[in-house]
Amino acid sequence: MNFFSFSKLQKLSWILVGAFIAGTVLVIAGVFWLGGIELLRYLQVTLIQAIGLAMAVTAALFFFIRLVWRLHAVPMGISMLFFILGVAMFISVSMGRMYALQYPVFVQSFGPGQGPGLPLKNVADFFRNIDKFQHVEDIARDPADVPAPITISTADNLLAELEALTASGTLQLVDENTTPEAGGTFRELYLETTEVLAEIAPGITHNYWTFNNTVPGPLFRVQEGDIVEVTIYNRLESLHHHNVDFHAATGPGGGGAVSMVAPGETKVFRFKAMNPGLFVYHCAAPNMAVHMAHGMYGLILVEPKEGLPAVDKEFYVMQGELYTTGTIGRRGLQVFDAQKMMDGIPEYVTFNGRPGGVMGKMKAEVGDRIRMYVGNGGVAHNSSFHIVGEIFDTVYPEASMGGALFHNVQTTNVPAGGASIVEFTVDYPGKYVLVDHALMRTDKGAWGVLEVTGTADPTIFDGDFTVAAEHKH
Ligand SMILES: [Cu+2]
Repeated sequence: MNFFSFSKLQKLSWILVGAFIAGTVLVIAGVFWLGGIELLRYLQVTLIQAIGLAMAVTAALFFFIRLVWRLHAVPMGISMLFFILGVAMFISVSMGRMYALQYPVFVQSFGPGQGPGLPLKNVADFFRNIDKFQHVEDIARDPADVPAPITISTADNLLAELEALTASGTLQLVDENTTPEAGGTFRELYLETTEVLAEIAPGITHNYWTFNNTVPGPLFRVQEGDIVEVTIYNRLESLHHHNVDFHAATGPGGGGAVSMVAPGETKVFRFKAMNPGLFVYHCAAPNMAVHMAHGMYGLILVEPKEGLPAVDKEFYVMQGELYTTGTIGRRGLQVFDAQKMMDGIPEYVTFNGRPGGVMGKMKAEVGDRIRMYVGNGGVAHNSSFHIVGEIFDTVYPEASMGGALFHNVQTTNVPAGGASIVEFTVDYPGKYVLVDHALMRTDKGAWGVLEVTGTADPTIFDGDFTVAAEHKH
């Protein structure tokens, strides 16, 4: 027993306490050195938990070491070593392959590109540069921010427009053979890829990646036959490469193959909008799903040449999923969780980027005809889009144009990476709730309200609203 001295154990127990104190100070100082007070604030919840766990482990080890010392019992010391070794073996083997330099450490994928794990270097860069990130006050795209129609397929309007043009002398007859596409216009779209900090909900901050600082990105409106020129600029403070894939484009990667931009870089490419419809655009930089799950998606409407029928109000709603390390509601900075994305279990499901993203921004009057451009950035789940208390009298199924329309639909499918267009007239005042009818997703944030004001018509709907209010619990 010369190699083992019980008196050393007492010393060891104090060294342990010292190590805990030094470790705590070092971690807090390290976080402060990396990102200052701001990062400390973001990581507050995690730090409190980590320090708590370290305290408990230190106290438990202190207790066991002291017990071994007091009782002079070597077998107890050995059993403690066994316990530590056993737990270490269990954790390291059961979690599969380990990647030392990525986050999360244990994630394996078999996709065509790189896996969804974030290289540790990027995570470190993120924390080191946290003070340089833009803060976006509200990440949610305004659902009422829809560009004006290019053409409206109402005979009266067209006639009035023609008369006005003739009267002003601007209407000129053009030989159709001299233009590449009759009525086609050259349209310039500008996309800026950004990596920003914004709140999912009060006190819950996320590192969103966006097009033009909102989720979804802007709704673009072009016309069948137009030449679309896309300029994409990746902001200098970005940590990742980005690009854009337009589902409305025909060509390699929908533009993805020619639009990859490093931080600070700009690229330009053109495509012809050959097919009418409502199309998703998204970042397709590897890992594609990771970029989309950070918020990099939006819609482009390619109006048919004859235009769409006139409506009174148009809205833009896009469903998405957020995969955060912290479970729903956990405060502080929430970083992306690749494993949850692989499993398809988002912590948040959103309409326009965050819970409440479209709230208070969709208003109409009784009698208004409404059209909604509904998209789905996914990445995992199709949306069963439904408006409580409304019936879509017209649906462009999967946003298809030129084919048969659906009529009198209750719930329409909006596939991940797809869209739908719904039309209806609001006949009765009240609050109409937009949902993904996989209803537990409303609890994860996927809902919004269309507020309709005007006169109530009892021949359409009648009842005693006060009874329902009293029975609320
Ligand atoms: Cu990207």
